[in-house]
Amino acid sequence: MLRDNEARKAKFEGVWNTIHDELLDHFKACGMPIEAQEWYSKNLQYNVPGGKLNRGLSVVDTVEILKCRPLTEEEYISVAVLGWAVEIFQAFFLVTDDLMDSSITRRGQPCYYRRPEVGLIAVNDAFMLEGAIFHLLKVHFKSEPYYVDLVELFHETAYQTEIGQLIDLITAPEDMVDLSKFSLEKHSLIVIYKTAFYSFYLPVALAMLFCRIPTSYTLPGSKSPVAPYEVAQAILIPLGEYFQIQDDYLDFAGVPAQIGKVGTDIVDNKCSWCINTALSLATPEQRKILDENYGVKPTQEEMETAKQLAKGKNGEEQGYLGEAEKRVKAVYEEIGLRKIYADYEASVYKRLIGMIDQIDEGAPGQEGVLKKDVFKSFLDKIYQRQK
Ligand code: DMA
Ligand code: MG
Ligand code: MG
Ligand code: MG
Repeated sequence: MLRDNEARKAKFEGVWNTIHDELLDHFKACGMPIEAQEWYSKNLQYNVPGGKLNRGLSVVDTVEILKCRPLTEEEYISVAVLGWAVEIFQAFFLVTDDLMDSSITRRGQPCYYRRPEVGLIAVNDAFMLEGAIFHLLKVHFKSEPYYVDLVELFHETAYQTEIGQLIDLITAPEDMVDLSKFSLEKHSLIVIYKTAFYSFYLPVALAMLFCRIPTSYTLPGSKSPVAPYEVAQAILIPLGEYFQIQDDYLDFAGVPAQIGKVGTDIVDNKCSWCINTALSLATPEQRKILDENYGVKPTQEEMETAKQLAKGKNGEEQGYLGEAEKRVKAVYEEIGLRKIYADYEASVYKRLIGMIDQIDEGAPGQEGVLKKDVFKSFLDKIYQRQK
């Protein structure tokens, strides 16, 4: 299974070079000087390919499930272009997100804007990544009947993601801790808009368009018409919310060696599921501790200790906690966050399975209709994940 996944990823990665070269060739054809060509190439290579590629790969996976057969080489390339367009979309948002969040590292390297030669040019480079999506769509899909739907879907999803970024940025500003702005309802809204639409609905909806799934169909033997894009969204949005709640929970309870990073949400004043759940249940005494310690950076002395510890292990991150962060985590434990999370996970899983099981798949092997496996495979991949 692992081998299989690695092979799938390697095949998808193999298409990136073609896409990169295609974008560069067009750029050269516009008469751009060599230093601009090198700049654009670096923008693409630094920001697009280095992630987990889950979103891009899920376009390919979904098309294979919907078509009920392996893809031809030609189909594979087209679908991979859509998958890479999702990855470019994500890169466009991450470049600006890191600037606005004053982040330091991304995917194990310095954030793009922090490269000395880049700085605020990152803003224009992010716009160019966005432009690359629509250029690719035009080159590869202009003559398809669903071309406008693809373009609209990317525009709409970008707008949703921007709305999500706005409410995220004004709810949890880096330098101003005000827990009264937080709530579980706002958390849900932020997560749905800034993550779920682009990470979960976008890849599946692209795959559905590619497979010519119509906006409405009625299966033989059934009286009621199905609106498949609405059905997909009704499942994928709560699925995306669940995914982000897992991410928030692992930031608190995950094992650094397993999740590959040290949680920073408490220190960074993030509007995370953990703090919102704790706030909703805290006694006045616990609330006071949260107000006084959430979003509080470690002291100079604590930073020195962390640095000393890190030296011992090749500078690897140690997960050293400052006192303020320890106090917040102690309140999370008192409140029983681990149990609350386990209960939430069990109930959301049940609810999603229930929705998925209601999908009418038509006859076995029937093309052009929704399949349960599209959603089951997503759910199986994330259920009870530890990293
Ligand atoms: C990133 O959100 C958001 C988008 C739309 C890419 P974030 O700042 O909460 O996440 P990260 O911790 O990855 O910067
Ligand atoms: Mg960020
Ligand atoms: Mg952000
Ligand atoms: Mg996180």
